[in-house]
Order: sequence, then structure tokens, then C-alpha cells
Amino acid sequence: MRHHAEAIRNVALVGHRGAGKTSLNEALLFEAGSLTRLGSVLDGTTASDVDPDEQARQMSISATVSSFEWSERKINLLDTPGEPSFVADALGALRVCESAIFVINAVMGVEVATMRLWNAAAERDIARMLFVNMLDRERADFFRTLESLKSAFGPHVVATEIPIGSEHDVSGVVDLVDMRAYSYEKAGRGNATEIDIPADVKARAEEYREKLMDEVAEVSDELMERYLEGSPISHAEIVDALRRGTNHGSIFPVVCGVATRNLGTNRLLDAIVEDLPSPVEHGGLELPEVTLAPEDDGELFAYVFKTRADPYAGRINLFRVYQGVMHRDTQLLNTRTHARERIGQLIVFSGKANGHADEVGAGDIGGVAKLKETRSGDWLAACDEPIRMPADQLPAPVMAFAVEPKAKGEEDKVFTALRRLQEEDPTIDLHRDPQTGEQIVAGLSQMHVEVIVDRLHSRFGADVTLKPPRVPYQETIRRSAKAHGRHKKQSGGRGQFGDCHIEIEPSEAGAGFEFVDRIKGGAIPRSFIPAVEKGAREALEHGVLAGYPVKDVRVTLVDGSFHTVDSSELAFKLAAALAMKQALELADPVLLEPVMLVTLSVPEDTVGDVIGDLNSRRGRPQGMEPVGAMTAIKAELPMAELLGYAPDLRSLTGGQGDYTMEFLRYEEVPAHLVSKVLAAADAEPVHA
Ligand SMILES: Nc1nc2c(ncn2[C@@H]2O[C@H](COP(=O)(O)OP(=O)(O)O)[C@@H](O)[C@H]2O)c(=O)[nH]1
Ligand SMILES: [Mg+2]
Repeated sequence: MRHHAEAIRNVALVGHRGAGKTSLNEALLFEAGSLTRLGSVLDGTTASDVDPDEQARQMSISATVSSFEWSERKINLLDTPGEPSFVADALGALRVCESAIFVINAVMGVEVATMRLWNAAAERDIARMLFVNMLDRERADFFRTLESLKSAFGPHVVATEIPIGSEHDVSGVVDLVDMRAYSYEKAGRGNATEIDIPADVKARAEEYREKLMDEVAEVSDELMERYLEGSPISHAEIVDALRRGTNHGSIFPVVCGVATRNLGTNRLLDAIVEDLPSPVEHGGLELPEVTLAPEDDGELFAYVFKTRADPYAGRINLFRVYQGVMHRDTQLLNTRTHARERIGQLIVFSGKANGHADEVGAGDIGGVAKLKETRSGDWLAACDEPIRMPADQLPAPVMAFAVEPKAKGEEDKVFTALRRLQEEDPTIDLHRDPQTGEQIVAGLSQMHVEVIVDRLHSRFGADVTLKPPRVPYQETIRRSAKAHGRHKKQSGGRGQFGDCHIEIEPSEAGAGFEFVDRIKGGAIPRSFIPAVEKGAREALEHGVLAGYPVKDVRVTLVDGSFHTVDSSELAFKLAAALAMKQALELADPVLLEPVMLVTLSVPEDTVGDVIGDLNSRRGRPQGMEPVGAMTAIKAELPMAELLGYAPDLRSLTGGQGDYTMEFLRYEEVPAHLVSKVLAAADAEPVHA
């Protein structure tokens, strides 16, 4: 059945890892009747973390879609990973949803990943609602969390519900829109019973209702007037104002509950249909090339936001229709490759068993299998229109490992499988190390690369060994130097002759390789000068210290000589190489290492230990601030000191610490450590 776009809600569950998104996803599906039992993350029985590696790690890795009905609306709920290594899927989900529900841990308050995702949602102008979860946990505090949300996200964060009871005594919620209270029995479906507002929460409920009405009144002058006059405002009017305010981010409603006890989830479902916008209400998608309206009778445009590599079903592409209707058994155009794709069956994601559909209408989300070359980021359209979605700002893959198949001769199998996984995850980088010829897999963290290796095994039966990541050292020079290179051979037949004088000097960081030709009077004929340049460039691929690439060097060709018969391009290239080798040795070569900016989130009482450990790793703390119950620390650290940091941080912080890192710049390796790096490079030569 096709749903009209006005009846659709596309909602992403986002937030820090462990806040309870997957548990909430489960409870919402259960409450809506799309699951027969409430699964749990601990038992690995939830509808959304279905991959064996997600269950083993008790952590979401891929975004999933679940579609179900509530109050005659169709809700497409996207559960996303909070772990920064898998942020691409969370950003992809935020791209195709009108609304996001930020799931907040009531013990921890706002955490690092939450901030980042909030900014991404704000950039995309997405309606935002917050669900304060885990009210049943020890030290959970709804009101403290609400304050932390206000200080992080501004004064328009406003509660539409408050809890009854706290920690293990939490028993229900008070709805501030209608001033009604509900208590929840066990974790069954439909477990809410309306009760009188308990006497001990009454005063608080009134206080917070006033705050809510202040916000609601701001949406319309007319409401404001009536509110100030003290005239009654109806449920429909409040909800309408809430939805208008929420639609484009002038109000951020806060609701609460306990996902694992199915407490408050029926109210959240009501809030999704009442307070969050449909694709129609949120408005069309404005791109530089076209504006797409969520109307079924328009020309079809569908955006692929996720690709899943399945060894049996092939690729499954998840798409969102922005305009028109997608029908099964049709042909569409991929606007990137301009190739026709045959759409066979359409998939709808209803609970654990996916179903099939004949069509997916404007504003809706669906899936399609077996497309030839379509992958995430592509548009499927009825006609060939140059159309592009703004690109997501993805972190750079900096954690590089060399992979080797365990069985001989499986290089191709491994490489093909890696390519398939890369289609699914744009933050994977694959390349050959030009220095060693090794196949390199780079990701955002050690865990990210470990997940890739697990998936190679579980999905493609390809087993690899990971070699410890190599730090991509570089070399450069600190002084200028001159040298002369001459390549001369005369052993019968035609000889070889090339001869050049060069000067090298350090150039600005980031300038790369520069070549200046100052040959006068034809000392070297024009036609051989590119060969000198090539020889110089190639000489910089392997420095004289330890064979690492040499960066930021200006090479000037000042003089030379040639032989009318014996000179050749090859001879000049070799002469340049000889000159470069000499010059580099004279130019005070130094070793450079990558330095990373690390952002940590650690429990307050472990800050001292964490900083002490960072200092012992040559870290330079750049600042610290409390974020909820955690402390965010920024520090600069050499990449060499971060290899294997994840398990160390885990043990320093009782498993609660988390970090992300990004590349900052190259810096000189301190003198006392150079010999260590050189010895290691000797043991494992970087020349292939
Ligand atoms: N006590 C309690 N535990 C919860 C609640 N919600 C989730 N959890 C647990 O917290 C852990 C992380 O939950 P999960 O749903 O995987 O979080 P996600 O990373 O945000 O998807 C799991 O062990 C859940 O069982 C809650 O409301 N109360
Ligand atoms: Mg999860």
C-alpha cells in the first residue's frame, strides 16, 4: 500500500553510543505491534542489531530502517550507530529524514558524539526532538539532564513530559500538553494506564507546563495574546504550534522514558506523529539543479543513502523517494553513471521479516536489490538530470593497516570483498603502499579496521592477517645544498651521457615538490629537462634517512652538459638521481611524523590518570571541559603513540572512555627518538 507523503514520518534515532537507541528502536517497534516480543541488546535479540559482529560487540555498526504504522501514519525509523567510527551511516540517515530523535543517557547527559550529530542535524535543518532515556538507572536525573541539554543546545529545549519517580522507582510520566499522568506496568505492550497526577509531582508539573507554554506561545502572536490574557488553549492548538516550532528548529521538545521497560514509548510514538513534520510539511528538497517536491505525480527522483553488500543477495540499496513514485519492474537511470538500472522487486522494511511492495511513493523509504552499479550517494531518476546531494563531511581514514590473505593466492578474493565493503562504507580507504607494495586498509580507528576484517570473514569467507599499522613517516630537509651528478658509460656501441648541477632547498610545509629550471644557453637541451625533473621527483620517493618519502623540497637545475650522440632521457634521469642523493645527504635531512588531534570523553574521576598517560605518550593537552557527567579533553599526540591506544584508554576509564582523532600536521621527530624509528625501519625495510 502506498502512503501519501502527508502521512509519512521519516525519523532517525541518533546520539552517543550506548544511550539506548537500539533498545528504543526495539521498544517502539514492539509497542507499535510490529514485533511480537521485546528483544534486548544484551541477548542479541533486537530487530536492528542483526549482524553477528553487532551482536558480539553489543554495538550498532550499520544504519537500519524499520517501517510500521501508528495512528494511521507510516513511520520509517532509522536506527543509527553512535560510535564515531561508523558516523557515515548516522550522517547518511540524517540526510534523508525530516526529523531526528536524539537519545540521551539520563546519567551521562550530553556526550561528545551527541554534540557533533546535533551540529550535523542543524546544518541540514532537521526537526529535532530529544528522548531522555535510562531514567531507571542509578544516578539518573531527568532535570539535571534537561539543564545540560539547555546549556548545550539553547533555551528552546523544552520538556513536554516529566517523569514520575526516579532511578529504580521511576514509574511513569506526566504529559505537560494535556496535564495527564500515565503509569507503566512491566514491559508489556500497551502497558500505560492513565492515573491522577501524583501529589508530589503536581507543583513541578505546573512549573514545567508554564515553561512549555511560554515556548509554544512564541510560535504565533495570536496564541501569545490569548496566553497572556489567560484564555484556554486547546490540545490541537498546542500540538499545532509545537509542530510548527519544531519543524525548522525553533523548538526542541524533550520527552523521556526507559527503553528497556517500554516505559514512555507509546507517548513517544504519539509525539512522532503529532509533533514531528511530514515530508510535505517540512518542504521540498532544494538543490542547486532542481527543487524536488514530495508529490506522487512528479517525475521520479530517488536518492540512495545506503548500500549493503550481501554475498548472497548482492547489493541492497536503501533509497528515499524525493519526488514521484518508484514502481517495481521498471527501468531507471543512474544519474552518475548514466546507465540504465532495472528495478526488480522493491523491499519494504517491516520488522524482522522484510516484505515486498509494488511501489514506493514520494517521501517514503524503501530498498531495492541487484542493481548493477548503483551505490550510496547516487540518484535514481526517470530522466537524466545532473543532480547532486551535498556531500557529508566525513572524517579522514587515518588508521592504516597492511592486510595479507591467510591463504596463498587469495589476493583477488580479498581485494574484491574489500571493494564491496568500501561501497558500503565511504570512510574506508584502500590503496597500495607505494613504498612496500602492500595492500593497505585504512579506517577511522583500530576498531573500525577490526570490524572490516570480521566482515571479510563472516560475509565473504576471506581471512586476512592484519599487520600492525605503520606510521606514515616522511622526510624533509632543513638546509639548502648543491650537488653534481654525472652518468657516463662507454662500453662499446652507443654510450650514455647525462650531467647536471642542482641546488635543493626546503620549501614551505605543504608545498610538496617544486622544480625550477635555470638552464641558460642550452647547457642541457630542452628535450632532456623533463627527464631531469622526473629523476629528481623519483629520488624524493625514498629519502636518504630511512627511505620515507621526502616532502617540501624545491629543486633548481642550474647547469649541466650533454653529448650530441650519447645523451638520452634515461641518462639525464640517472644523473639527476645521483645528484639528488648527494644533495639530500648534505641538506640536513630530518624525519617527520604525523601529529593527530585527539578528542577524548572520559569520566571526570579518571581525568588525572588519562592526562598522566597522555603526557607519557608525548601528548600536549589543548583544553578540557565538562560535558554532562563526562569531561571532554582535547590533545595533540604523535600518531606513533596512538597505536593500540583504544584498549589502554578502556582500561584507564573502566570501559567508559572514548576518543576520536583526526590528522593535524607533520612535525619533526624529536632527536632522541630518531634512532629508534630508523632502527625499526631497518628491521622492516620500506623499500619493496
Ligand atoms: N537500565 C537501562 N538500560 C538501558 C536502557 N536503554 C538501553 N539500555 C542498555 O544500555 C545498553 C546500550 O543500549 P543500546 O540500545 O545498544 O544503545 P545504542 O548504542 O544507543 O544503540 C544496552 O545494554 C541496553 O540494554 C534503559 O532505558 N534503561
Ligand atoms: Mg545501537
